[in-house]
Amino acid sequence: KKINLAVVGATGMVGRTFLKVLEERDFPYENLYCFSSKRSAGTTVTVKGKDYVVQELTESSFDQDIDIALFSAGGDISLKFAPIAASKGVIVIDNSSAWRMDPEVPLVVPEVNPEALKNHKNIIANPNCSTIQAVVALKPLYDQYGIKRIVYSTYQAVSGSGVKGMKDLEEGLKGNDIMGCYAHPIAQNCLPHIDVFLENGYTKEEMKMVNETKKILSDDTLKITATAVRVPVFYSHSESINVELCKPFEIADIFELMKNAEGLILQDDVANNVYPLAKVAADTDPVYVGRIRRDESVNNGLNLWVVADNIRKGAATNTIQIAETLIKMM
Ligand code: 2RA
Repeated sequence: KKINLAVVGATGMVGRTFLKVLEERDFPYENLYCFSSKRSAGTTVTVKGKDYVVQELTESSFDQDIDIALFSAGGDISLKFAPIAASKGVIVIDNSSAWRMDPEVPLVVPEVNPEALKNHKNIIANPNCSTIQAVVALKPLYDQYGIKRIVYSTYQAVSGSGVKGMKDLEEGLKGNDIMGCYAHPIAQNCLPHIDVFLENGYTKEEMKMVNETKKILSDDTLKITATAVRVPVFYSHSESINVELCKPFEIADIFELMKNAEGLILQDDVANNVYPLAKVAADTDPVYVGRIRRDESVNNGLNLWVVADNIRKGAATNTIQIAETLIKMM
C-alpha cells in the first residue's frame, strides 16, 4: 500500500536523515511533501532521484492529501502543528519530547512495544534517542527475567545537540588552549550536563530516560536512575547499563538471548577486544550490545554496554520503522 508522506523539518539534521533512510528502505510513498521553517523554505532536496522544493510549514500545509507526517522540527512546532495535522486525519509521528508523556500518545519502539500503536489518536511520539537504544537491549531481559532496577550511565555524541554541538567539538578540537576549553567546553571534556537541570538535581535528559523507559515497558514499579554525559564523539551514543533482574540467570543464556533479539547485534568477545564502538555503529540502524557480565555486588545483577547511532536508530530510522508498522496495520 502506498501512502502520501510529509516530512516536517526536512532540512534539519534528523530531517535530512529521514530523507536518506526513506530512500535506503525504499519507503512506499506515492507523494512526498517536505516542509521547513520560512528561513529554509525554497531549498531543493532530492529523494529517490526526484527533486522536491521544501515548502514553508503553515496551518494549511495539511489540507493536501497526506496520510502520515514525520516531525522533527522542535517541540514548539510539534505542539502547534501536530494537533492541526491530526485534526485533518494525518497520523503524526513526532521526534520532539512535546507529546511523549501525554497519556493519549503512544511512545513507541517497534521492536519493543508495537502493540501501543493500536490505540493512537493520530499523534505518536518517538522516544528520546538514549531511551530507544536502551529499551531495545532491555526488552528481551524484561520479558524473560523481569527487571527490578536499572542504572543508566550514558556517553552521548555531540550530534545529539544538533549542528551547534558538532561545531562546538570541531572548533574545540582545533584549539587546544585552555581558553578553548571555556569557549568550547566539550573539547577534551566529559560534560555531565545534557539539557537543563531540574529541581531534583537531575537533568531533563536523565529524567527522560527514567520516565520514558517506564512508559515504553508499561511498568511504573521499575526503579531507575540515570546519569547522562556529553562526550567528545560526533555520532552514536554509548551506554553502560546496570540492571537487576527479578530471576536468577546463566550468563550463557543471556548471550543466547541477546544474539537472537530483534534489532540487536551482539558484539562480545573481549579476548579479541570485540565490543560495541560508536564509530562502528555510526550511520547504521542496529543497536549493538556487549561487555555482558554478571554484577556480583547484587542478586541477579547484570552489566551491559549498549551503542547505537543516535540520529538513525535514535531518531530517523525508529520514526520510519513506526510508519512502516502503521502501514502494515492499515
Ligand atoms: C541529546 N538525546 O543527545 C538528546 C536530544 N537529542 O542531546
